[in-house]
Amino acid sequence: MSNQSYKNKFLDSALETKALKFGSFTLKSGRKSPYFFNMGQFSTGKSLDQLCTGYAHAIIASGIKFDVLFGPAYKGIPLAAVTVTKLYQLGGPEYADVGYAFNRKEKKDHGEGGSIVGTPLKGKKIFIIDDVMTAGTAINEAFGIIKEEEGTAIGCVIALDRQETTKDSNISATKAVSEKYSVPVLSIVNFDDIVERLKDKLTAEQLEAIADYRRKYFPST
Ligand code: OMP
Repeated sequence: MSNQSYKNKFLDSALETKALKFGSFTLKSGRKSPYFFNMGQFSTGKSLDQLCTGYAHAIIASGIKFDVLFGPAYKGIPLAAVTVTKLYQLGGPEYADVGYAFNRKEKKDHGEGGSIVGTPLKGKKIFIIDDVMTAGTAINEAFGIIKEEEGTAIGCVIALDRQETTKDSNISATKAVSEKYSVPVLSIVNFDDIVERLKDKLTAEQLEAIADYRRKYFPST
């Protein structure tokens, strides 16, 4: 499947499920955004399949090989489980043994114990799967867990790169994370892809709010 076709399929699904909404939203970073992407809306078999097909295509297109797909709790759990299945279905036998794992929010001291469920991370090449990157704060926790478990993070994939700057720099969060951990940060789509796909459907007022937001939070270079 071409890049454009998996991106467009994912965007159509984001609109159909109402995961992508325009309005006025306060983000985790405190920014007031004219749009919001809510991954929780991909909550049916069909939509989750479409979403994880997008992730799988982005990963396969990168050609990067790894041992374990790690989805940080809670939102990353179904993403890792379904995407690892999609990788096998779409990418073939070379993905057959890729594992998936997620962390427990609270450590268990009975039963099998530990804080990781799924394939152990120790000594493995780990790819992180998450939903959205805005200022790049949330993803740090996942890198921390992998380090603690003695795995090596070798990349990260998100559904949406909002293309915004970090809280304290003028470089994009995805670039900052990529430089900080020396790993590629892939995405199914970025904000430019959203605007390009929807430009005929957005009102003049929405486009103005988007332009305003861009001036405030996008890297200026
Ligand atoms: P940062 O930590 O600023 O990168 O924000 C990323 C997190 O914000 C995501 O993991 C989501 O929990 C949440 N978020 C969304 O889910 N969708 C958005 O469109 C924007 C955000 C956000 O709050 O920035």
